[in-house]
Amino acid sequence: MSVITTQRIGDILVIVSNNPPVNALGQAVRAGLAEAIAHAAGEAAIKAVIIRCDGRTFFAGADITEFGKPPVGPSLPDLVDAIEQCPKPVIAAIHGTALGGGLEVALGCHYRIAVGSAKLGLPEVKLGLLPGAGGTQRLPRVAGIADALTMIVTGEAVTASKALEIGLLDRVVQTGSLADEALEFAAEVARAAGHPVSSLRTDRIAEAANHPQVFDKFIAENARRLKGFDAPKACIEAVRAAVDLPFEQGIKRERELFMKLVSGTQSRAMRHLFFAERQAGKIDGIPADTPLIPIARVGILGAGTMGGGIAMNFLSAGLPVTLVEREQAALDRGVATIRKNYERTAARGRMTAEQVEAAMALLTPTLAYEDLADCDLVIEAVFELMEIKKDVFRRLDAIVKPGAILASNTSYLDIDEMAAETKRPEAVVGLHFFSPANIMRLLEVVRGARTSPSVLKTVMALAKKIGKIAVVSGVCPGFIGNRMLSPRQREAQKLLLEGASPWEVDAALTEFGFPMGPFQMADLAGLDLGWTAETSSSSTIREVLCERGRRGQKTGSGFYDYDDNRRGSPSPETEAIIAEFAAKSGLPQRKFSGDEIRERLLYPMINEGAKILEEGIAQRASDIDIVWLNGYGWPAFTGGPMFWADTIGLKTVLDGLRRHAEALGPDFTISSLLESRAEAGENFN
Ligand code: 3H9
Repeated sequence: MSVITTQRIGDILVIVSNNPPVNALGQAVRAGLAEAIAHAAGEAAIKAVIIRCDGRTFFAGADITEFGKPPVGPSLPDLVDAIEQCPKPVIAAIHGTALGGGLEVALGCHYRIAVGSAKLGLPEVKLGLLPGAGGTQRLPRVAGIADALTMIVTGEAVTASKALEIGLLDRVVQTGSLADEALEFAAEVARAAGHPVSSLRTDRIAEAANHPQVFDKFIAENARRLKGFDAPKACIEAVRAAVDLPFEQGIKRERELFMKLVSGTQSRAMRHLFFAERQAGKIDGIPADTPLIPIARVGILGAGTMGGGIAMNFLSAGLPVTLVEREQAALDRGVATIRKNYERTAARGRMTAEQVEAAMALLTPTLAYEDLADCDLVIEAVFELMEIKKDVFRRLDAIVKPGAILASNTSYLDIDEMAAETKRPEAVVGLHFFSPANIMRLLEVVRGARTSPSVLKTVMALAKKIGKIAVVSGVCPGFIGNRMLSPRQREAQKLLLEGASPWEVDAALTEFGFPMGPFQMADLAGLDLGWTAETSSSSTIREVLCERGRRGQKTGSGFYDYDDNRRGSPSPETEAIIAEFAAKSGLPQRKFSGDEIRERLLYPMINEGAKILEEGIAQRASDIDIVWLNGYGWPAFTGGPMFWADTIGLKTVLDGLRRHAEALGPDFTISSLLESRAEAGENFN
């Protein structure tokens, strides 16, 4: 069946797209739409046209899989022009998400109506692109500069009610069917004398033409978001062209900027991440008909920062949580923190007071382990020590009902050892949340040797429900993320002893695009994690810093000195401490360039990633990219560590590792997978 069908209802032509799953505007869809519009234009008896979609959504954008392939017409910009130039009024009837090219099609239409639940947006920037089918020129003309800039540069969609408010929609259909309402609307406008043409409008951009500083203000306010990324800057430039240039020239500018982005590395990297994110949810070796375990109540052991953060995920998704602590005071503190976090969100307008109360009402705090009995999933977030974990698993196994899932939030330890303490190793899984657990999107799902397919499939589905990106990892110390962090930390420490300063090491990574470097991160987390004055033996730089009261940002000093606004500056005291350790090490002291620091820190990570792949710990290279992007701040515009390695060439990485072999030390071994792929001129992805 054709993806585009048409139906005549009286003097109205209804064009319907049916291209599952998201009605992407692939070639067949574009051709069908162009043909139907041409027919409507030439047929005197047709007085108005409706474009709508079947399935779960209006057009969700251009077909991303077509990028990088030879273009086959009609092009999307030509299609949008043809719709706009149709002498009959064309109405977009929107449900689901009108995104990217989808919204650009709607902007080419003379009118737009939508159901109340619809969302409209131009998310191209998230793919390292800008709207390339007129969106940067038409949206400002329809919705005004301020809202258009925000939508295009952030890529965030707006709700139907917001779209109505800013003039992007003409009507929101509150009751009744969209198809019927569209027909009624079409009959109304068919009788009107003229119809709004987005490209001809100037009313919404006139003000910005007189106040060009709106762009500078926007750039100043969004500096952090823009850093390192090419696309947002190009988006701003294109919208500026909508104000400065006539429509035809503005479109030309948009095209030039789009072509440059679409053929660049950043967009390739970000498109890779789009598909990588979706791929991560797919688990190898699990039959499609594997049943899900119903999860009606979640139990959490430990009401500390981690346990409380984990609990919030489920409460926010409407799932009841039983929260267990050993002492009343700790339990009260945990519950109070959860409430405080929700109230802060409400104060920022991102939650209503009713929603706060609804979430809190789902929480059952208790001191009784036995209260976990009827939970369908229990996650332990107790102290990170194997003996304690084992004890917890034995107790949970005895209490929690049969069939329930038992999970550990360990970030490092062996899930199989914990599972072995139970009579249901198939029900045991790792759920490694990242701190702050209510905010960070990453969830490492650790598949034990005996974890059942049902358990795995259930936790992956649950992760989606609570808004996490889940990546499956096999069992090994540190799983995917922390295992790759280890060599980076090791090299960062060694560099200090060889003459690099913490500020140089951090700067090498922030220049690369990380939000912070290893020493800034350590200061933020607190240098005294796991440190005690009693056991401190002045044997590492970190210990000495702690002994001197330099325990990180919270104490006003750590590796760095901090001012009242927690802005760090290089510390002479830290330099002196490092110099002492360096002298003791006997290592020759020298200067390091940013490039050399990056090679020393990042290449060993790629090597570890290759080992993780080789051992089957990660299912695919792109899963590793997703972990590092969402858990550790790896810059998105490089596509993640493994994609980045592919971009610079695996041979470059291999040669770099060989060049640094002496500094990396005798224990460092090169992954055979990296070696063979590099020698064969192959990639990871
Ligand atoms: C653009 O429009 C450029 C123009 O300005 C200029 C052109 C000249 N293409 O996310 P889901 C697949 S750029 C191809 O799991 P959900 C996706 O890979 C585009 N495929 O569903 C997945 O495949 P699989 C601007 C696409 O319900 C399946 O559909 N638009 C596309 O969670 C289901 O996806 C965007 O950036 C696509 N455009 O979310 C919007 N979109 O099942 C991108 C999806 O094999 N899309 N697929 O893994 C989205 O944000 C979400 O998919 C959406 C649905 C919200 C629509």
